[in-house]
Amino acid sequence: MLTVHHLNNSRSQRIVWLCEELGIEYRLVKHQRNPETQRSPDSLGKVHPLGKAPTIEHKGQVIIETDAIIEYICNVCAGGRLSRGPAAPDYAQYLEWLAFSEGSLFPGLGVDLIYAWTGGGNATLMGFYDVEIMKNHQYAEDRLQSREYVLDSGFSAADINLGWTFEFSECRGRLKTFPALRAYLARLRARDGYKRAIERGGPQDLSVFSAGVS
Ligand SMILES: N[C@@H](CCC(=O)N[C@@H](CS)C(=O)NCC(=O)O)C(=O)O
Repeated sequence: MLTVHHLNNSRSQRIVWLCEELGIEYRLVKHQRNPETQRSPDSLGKVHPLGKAPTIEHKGQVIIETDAIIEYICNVCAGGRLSRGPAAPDYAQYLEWLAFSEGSLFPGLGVDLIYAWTGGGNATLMGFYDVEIMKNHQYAEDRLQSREYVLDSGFSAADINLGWTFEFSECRGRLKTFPALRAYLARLRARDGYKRAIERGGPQDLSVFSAGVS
């Protein structure tokens, strides 16, 4: 049986969502952030030394890293559904968009949050990341201007990865100038799988990450 370790208000929401979209059986173990530091509790550190969410356990293995977990679950637990394999015409696009969330979009947003949490202080640093954040969001905005989902072949796990990142962007006030991304997020939230994930994983409140946003 697949075990999904889920931390409240975190990117492990994606894995709950993925499992719900796939309709696979899984055991859900919930962990709570320290409300002051937002760090994960010892219970997660006992599963993996990094104590990060998401973490999964399957057939005696403990696996971390969202992108790796997504590919593992789709291919090992669901016969490749919601992924795209090497034979698919949009395999390359799938891999790119799957990796884009954690590889390109999130790093700038993370710096943006830490900058706000620590009271700023280095305009050069934030100036650099502001450009990155805007450029990356514009790139996704252009892609989604004329598409329902990021791939022409339809909904995929890449949309799940992007969806949570754009929820984070939204709470950082970064979607205001991107109407196609706001409409995309609304489409994702309207999916039954997304709704079931909120029911099972618990409500998500990312407002704790909106420091410094007016
Ligand atoms: N690159 C990792 C990042 C994992 C990560 O930073 N997870 C956050 C939750 S959004 C976490 O566990 N934070 C709690 C902590 O670091 O103590 C991934 O994509 O899974």
